Amino acid sequence: MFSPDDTIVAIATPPGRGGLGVIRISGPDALTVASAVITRRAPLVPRQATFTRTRIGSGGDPRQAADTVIVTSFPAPRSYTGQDVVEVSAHGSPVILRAIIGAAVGAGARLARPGEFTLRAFLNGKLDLVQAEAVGDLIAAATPLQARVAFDQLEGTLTRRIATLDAELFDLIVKLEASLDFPDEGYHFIEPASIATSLGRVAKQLDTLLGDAERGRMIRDGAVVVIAGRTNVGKSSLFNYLSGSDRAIVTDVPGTTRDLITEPLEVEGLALTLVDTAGIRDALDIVEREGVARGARAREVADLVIVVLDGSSPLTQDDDELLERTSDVARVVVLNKADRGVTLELPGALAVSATRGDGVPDLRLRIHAVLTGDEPLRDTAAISNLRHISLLRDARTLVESARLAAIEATPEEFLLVDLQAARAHFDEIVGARTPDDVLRQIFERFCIGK
Ligand SMILES: Nc1nc2c(ncn2[C@@H]2O[C@H](COP(=O)(O)OP(=O)(O)OP(=O)(O)O)[C@@H](O)[C@H]2O)c(=O)[nH]1
Ligand SMILES: [Mg+2]
Repeated sequence: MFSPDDTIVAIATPPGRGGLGVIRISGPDALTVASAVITRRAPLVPRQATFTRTRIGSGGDPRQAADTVIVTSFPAPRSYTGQDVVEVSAHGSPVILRAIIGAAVGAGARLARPGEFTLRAFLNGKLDLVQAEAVGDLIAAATPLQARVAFDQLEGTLTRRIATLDAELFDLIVKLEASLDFPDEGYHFIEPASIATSLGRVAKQLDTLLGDAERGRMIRDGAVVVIAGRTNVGKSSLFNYLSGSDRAIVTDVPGTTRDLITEPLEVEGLALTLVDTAGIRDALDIVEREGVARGARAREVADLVIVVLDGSSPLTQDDDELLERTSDVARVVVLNKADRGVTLELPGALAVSATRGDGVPDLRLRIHAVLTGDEPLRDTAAISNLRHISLLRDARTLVESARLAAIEATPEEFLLVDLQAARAHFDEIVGARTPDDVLRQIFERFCIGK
């Protein structure tokens, strides 16, 4: 699947109509393929936009998909993929774009698979794996903060931090291996104590990186926030108010909501998925029972539960049970219908009115605070991707094990095994030694044309 030897073509702009539509061609025959779809005969000047026309036709009609286009060539290796690349900007008409693609395929190009341009950039050393993943994240970003974190990774922030740690391990490995060349006992080129100090430093830096990871993951992937409560307390009203929509049906009939309803939401730069659930009670019928069960499952996967109570009436048994069941998860308790006067007393609970919006700004701040641990969101979480997080955790364990071995002056061979394994984890993050199936998974998540 990773053969980079043929020439690929795809539409690089989103599907649908637009002012412009860009087609990207990459591979050894990119220039030949491009010249088959345009009227210009003279060679393209590298990196210079050239105005020309399409030359596409079938059945002897050369004007079948006529358009004026701007063509730019990027000869290897100074291109996105590192291969010869030609970009054709046409008007953003699906008919024209499809015709150009068809003509390019007729001239020998193959349709690109998802992420294949970025994959080629990676295989040609234009980007490391962290940066290739960052391209995907940047394109997918839904909030400015997500875009910022992705761009930092594209610029190489994480790569550089890993390279520093890797260099430190490499240095130790060289000294340990040199010691091994001496048959008699003892460390010859470096004292066990200074190895332990060195490794302690590496472990501490890994801790700092990993300390940011949960926050980074939340920024990248968003958090799931589930609204729960008994029937008729105003969950759907709150859902609609927070999401600025009227997605959820609101009535005074208890048991109105019977399924999960989700809306994307942004709170202080944090991307959330807000979930409304069916009200908790002894369900009247099979549909409602299923709705309540789905609500319970949603609570289990939530990063945060908003427990909604009716602040204008006494707690019921359903309220008590829900408070009990959510006592050990991240939650915010809300006393709704505050416009009717709050009679409930519950320490730490926030009074709001879902119909009038009173207290909702405070609720948003509280949601943010609980999710991010009250820490202000600095915009430089170096690490945000689960794949990176789990590899770094494993590397941290290996470094620690080598550090303990050094303290006990264990023979060099044992330390070497751990340190080499730790470096292999670093390599896998940046893609120097990443199994093909992992690469496949990463690039398949991209859209076609990227
Ligand atoms: N006065 C007042 N009424 C509210 C408030 N929030 C919701 N209500 C009313 O309470 C009733 C129930 O609201 P919903 O949002 O449908 O309640 P729910 O918790 O989603 O109910 P189910 O889906 O049946 O579980 C509706 O008549 C709302 O207009 C509020 O803040 N103040
Ligand atoms: Mg509802």
